[in-house]
Amino acid sequence: MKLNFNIKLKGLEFKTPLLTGSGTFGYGDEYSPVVDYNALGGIVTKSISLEPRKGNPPPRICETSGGGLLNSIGLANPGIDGFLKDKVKLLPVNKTKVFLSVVGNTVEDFVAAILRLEKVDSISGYELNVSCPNVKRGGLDIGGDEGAVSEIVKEARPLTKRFLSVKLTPNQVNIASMAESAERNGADCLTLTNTLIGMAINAETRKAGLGTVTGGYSGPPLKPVSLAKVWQASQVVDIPIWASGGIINGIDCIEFLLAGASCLQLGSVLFADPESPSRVLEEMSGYCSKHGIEDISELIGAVEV
Ligand code: RRO
Repeated sequence: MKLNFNIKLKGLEFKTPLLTGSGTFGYGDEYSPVVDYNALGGIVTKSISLEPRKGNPPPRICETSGGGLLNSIGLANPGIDGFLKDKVKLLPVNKTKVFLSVVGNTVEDFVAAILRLEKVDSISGYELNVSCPNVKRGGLDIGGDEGAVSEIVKEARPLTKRFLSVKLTPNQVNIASMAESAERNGADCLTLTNTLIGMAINAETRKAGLGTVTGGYSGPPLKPVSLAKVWQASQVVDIPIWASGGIINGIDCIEFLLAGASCLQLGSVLFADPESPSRVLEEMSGYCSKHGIEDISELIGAVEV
């Protein structure tokens, strides 16, 4: 029995439900020597802003005692000009679907960025990052404000016919109403979720683990939080959900599918195991053959509560 991994979302066909999480896979070429693109339905790039950004002061990455990873990269990226000049040609568009993560300080920034990126051929769509925890302006002040998120989606929607996902923050109580308003304003999909705000302190040095003191927490300990957000959002929206948050193996993927996700983003796990996509896919196959599942989409939203 051959398992069907194919997922169709709004006219796009993904050869597998596995995607890479923004910020963990560069622009794709960095991983080309090690990753098996047959295992990946798509990639999401590091977020691109209108202007280049140097990022935050070090340390930018810090492991924590309970597992998981804190980051404060601060949106380091070459800006649209740098992206168009140096990165576009490296995108693995012949190997998998490519989604550009777009970020901005204001609604106007998002609009200007999409208008310029529309010239890029062969990409499948965008992920609007309205949830970066590590910038002074345009991160969680937008991501925690339903009006601001609605406005960005509403203005972005008419600019492109391409697939548009909106990446929301887990740092909020009511994911359901944020999810509903993104859907109402034209999002094709939700990415749930970005990182949780966290902090580490070294008791010996009395210093914070990150240069910016607080940062974005990711990795396996985040899984119950993102699983809950996926399930809560799936109860109120009809658009598909891309899950992100602590996924490291095939069983994690199955759990997120059951909670209502259609695709699964591998994030922090790629740092420890850049070859994880093919392993994760094999683990999903193992589960499906054990449980007589022929088509992976049978599992979407099938949790019994
Ligand atoms: O660059 C970052 O520090 C960063 C971003 Br843009 C984001 O969306 N989420 C995150 O944890 N870090």
